[in-house]
Amino acid sequence: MAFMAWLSHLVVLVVLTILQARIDFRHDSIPTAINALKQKGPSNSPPIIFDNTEDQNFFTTANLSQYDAILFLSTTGEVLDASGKAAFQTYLNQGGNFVGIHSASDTLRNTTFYMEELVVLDNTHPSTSMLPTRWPVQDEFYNFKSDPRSVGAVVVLTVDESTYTDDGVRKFDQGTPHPIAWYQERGAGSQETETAGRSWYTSLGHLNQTWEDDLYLQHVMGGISWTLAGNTTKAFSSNATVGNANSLDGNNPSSTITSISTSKSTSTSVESTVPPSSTPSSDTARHQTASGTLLLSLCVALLALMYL
Ligand SMILES: *[C@@H]1O[C@H](CO)[C@@H](O)[C@H](O)[C@H]1NC(C)=O
Ligand SMILES: *[C@@H]1O[C@H](CO)[C@@H](O)[C@H](O)[C@H]1NC(C)=O
Ligand SMILES: *[C@@H]1O[C@H](CO)[C@@H](O)[C@H](O)[C@H]1NC(C)=O
Ligand SMILES: *[C@@H]1O[C@H](CO)[C@@H](O)[C@H](O)[C@H]1NC(C)=O
Ligand SMILES: CC(=O)N[C@H]1CO[C@H](CO)[C@@H](O)[C@@H]1O
Repeated sequence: MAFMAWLSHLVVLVVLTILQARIDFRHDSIPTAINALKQKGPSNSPPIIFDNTEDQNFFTTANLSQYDAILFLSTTGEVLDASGKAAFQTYLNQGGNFVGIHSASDTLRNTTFYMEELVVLDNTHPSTSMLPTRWPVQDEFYNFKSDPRSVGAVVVLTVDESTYTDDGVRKFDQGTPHPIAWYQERGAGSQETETAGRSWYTSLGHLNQTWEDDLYLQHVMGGISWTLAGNTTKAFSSNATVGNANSLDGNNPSSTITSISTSKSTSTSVESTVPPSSTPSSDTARHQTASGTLLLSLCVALLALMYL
């Protein structure tokens, strides 16, 4: 890519579950995911530095503006307070880029772990170009409350529903074929009159084994790289107000925040790795409530959907 010659590195803030109340749970694949991203980052072109935080107080306009993109990695529940949300909205309005992975779109219901076959719709996108046309994957698959295409997202990966059984009741229309990953050139999370960065989302990433699969990592790094290459950050535009200034020169790629512990207290709700019938309905209901709040206040516009 053209910018490689002068772009030393980009910096992505990875946001994890910020535990606030008993309603949240934590994906146990998060440490695996963080390690995988931090290992892959330096060899990416251009290199990507991943900072990670679970501190919702970090969400200030000043702190966020240093990042080329913000990545919600398997976040669950109400991860930000009002001021954090405001800072995040400002970041998006200033052309900040966004990447969402797995439960960034929030909760799960009727957890299913079946072998499912994914179908590549668009193999020209950097997040799917390395995938076979049909890609057998074992992971958790979400149903969504709306069709991402309805807000202009371009779906690049879908799942062949004939390759698995979903006992859940579908109440919403997520469009056909069943969306799995998509991108927005103009991320819908920024307000209409503002500068919008790019956004990319994949619903895959539930299991440790997913994060240990190099093909999956290529999918993720391809999506992140594409997102970062939008022209709304300091790396690409002298007028930009967000983005890591170091990206512009050969400065030492120091993190703006030092590594933050990913250890958290245990949550009260346990993620089910067994067939859906054994997921307690009360947990499901609690998750449902939590995600509704999160998505309405934050992610609705961002991902433009919610899932069942
Ligand atoms: C996933 O990996 C983490 C460590 O990275 C480990 O604590 C956890 O038990 C693993 N989960 C499963 C289901 O093996
Ligand atoms: C950056 O985040 C920290 C919390 O991690 C906060 O204490 C600090 O005030 C923030 N800095 C700015 C300049 O907003
Ligand atoms: C940034 O990209 C958008 C979409 O490709 C384009 O319309 C716009 O002109 C570009 N802006 C600059 C400053 O290059
Ligand atoms: C920066 O802003 C100036 C003045 O608004 C404009 O003329 C110029 O095209 C902008 N440059 C970029 C790269 O967006
Ligand atoms: C198999 C199973 O547990 N299916 C459940 C999926 O979720 C819906 C809605 O909560 C239930 O009605 C199903 O029984």
